[in-house]
Amino acid sequence: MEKGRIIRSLSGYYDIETDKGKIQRTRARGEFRKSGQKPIVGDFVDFESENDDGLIWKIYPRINALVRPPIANIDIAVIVTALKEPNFAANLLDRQLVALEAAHVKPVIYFSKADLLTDEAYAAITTIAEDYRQIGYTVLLPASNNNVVARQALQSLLDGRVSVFMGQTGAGKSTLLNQLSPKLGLETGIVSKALSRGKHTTRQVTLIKVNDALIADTPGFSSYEVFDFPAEALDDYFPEFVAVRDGCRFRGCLHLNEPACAVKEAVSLGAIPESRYNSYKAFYELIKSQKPKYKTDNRNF
Ligand SMILES: Nc1nc2c(ncn2[C@@H]2O[C@H](COP(=O)(O)OP(=O)(O)OP(=O)(O)O)[C@@H](O)[C@H]2O)c(=O)[nH]1
Ligand SMILES: [Mg+2]
Ligand SMILES: [Zn+2]
Repeated sequence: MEKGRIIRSLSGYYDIETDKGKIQRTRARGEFRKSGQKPIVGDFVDFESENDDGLIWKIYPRINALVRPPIANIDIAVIVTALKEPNFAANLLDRQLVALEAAHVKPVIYFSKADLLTDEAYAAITTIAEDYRQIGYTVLLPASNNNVVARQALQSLLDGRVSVFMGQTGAGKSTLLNQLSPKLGLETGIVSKALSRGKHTTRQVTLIKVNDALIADTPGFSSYEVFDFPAEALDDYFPEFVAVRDGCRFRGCLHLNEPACAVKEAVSLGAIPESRYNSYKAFYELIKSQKPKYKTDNRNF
């Protein structure tokens, strides 16, 4: 039996890399399917190598895991967020932030395609970037003429760690990886086509060595997963709400229609951005209207 980490998964096969750098293609033991477990990229596993067709015997407990993109045991998730083509949508960024907060994964926001903005639009984004920094997030906004500085800052954040690039299809995840390490030569797409056809250029999650970092390129999403926590827990995943909510008059305040709500007060004072509060209300309604999802939990924590 050997131990390794799954670096790629493709239609029933898993590529596992060992400490020694050996890569072995395997299948998963049938038992996993019965018990509702599914190996995902990032998993540490015990496997048996039999020439071309090894077998995974054991999945080690995960430190954390994301459902979309499916990946386990990561230190940082970089939300690659296009400022244009596709246009910036705060709601979409907030959605990913909430998912990461809920999964206990540290987010980094990387704004892509700043070069496509007018000076006015760039100035407006600077303010938005500052809002997210105020909340406590690490935000990388490249200069409008090149992303060299932002890219270097990103590389040093990721060196020595395991991370994942997530974000909408066409946001520029693979392009950014190629810029970090030109020898990768990852396939990138033509954005107008990708968006109109809902087609992804990257089709599988793959962990890639990028200088001293291990980074997963992932297929962008074009639809959402449902939130898998109750609406009452939503404010836990807005750090700036958590920071003030002790000041709400009512315990269990939902920050909607209650009087003397410290969150609404902070919004009216401009201390919490209106767009974050709008995301909160929209997600709250969404969770309330969503059918309960009885899924088999395959995240063996
Ligand atoms: N102008 C400009 N174009 C960019 C930038 N980053 C990416 N693009 C373009 O955006 C398109 C999509 O980029 P990809 O890197 O394929 O996007 P992706 O996020 O990997 O997309 P999926 O693999 O489908 O999830 C390509 O045509 C890139 O050349 C950028 O910073 N500026
Ligand atoms: Mg890609
Ligand atoms: Zn409140």
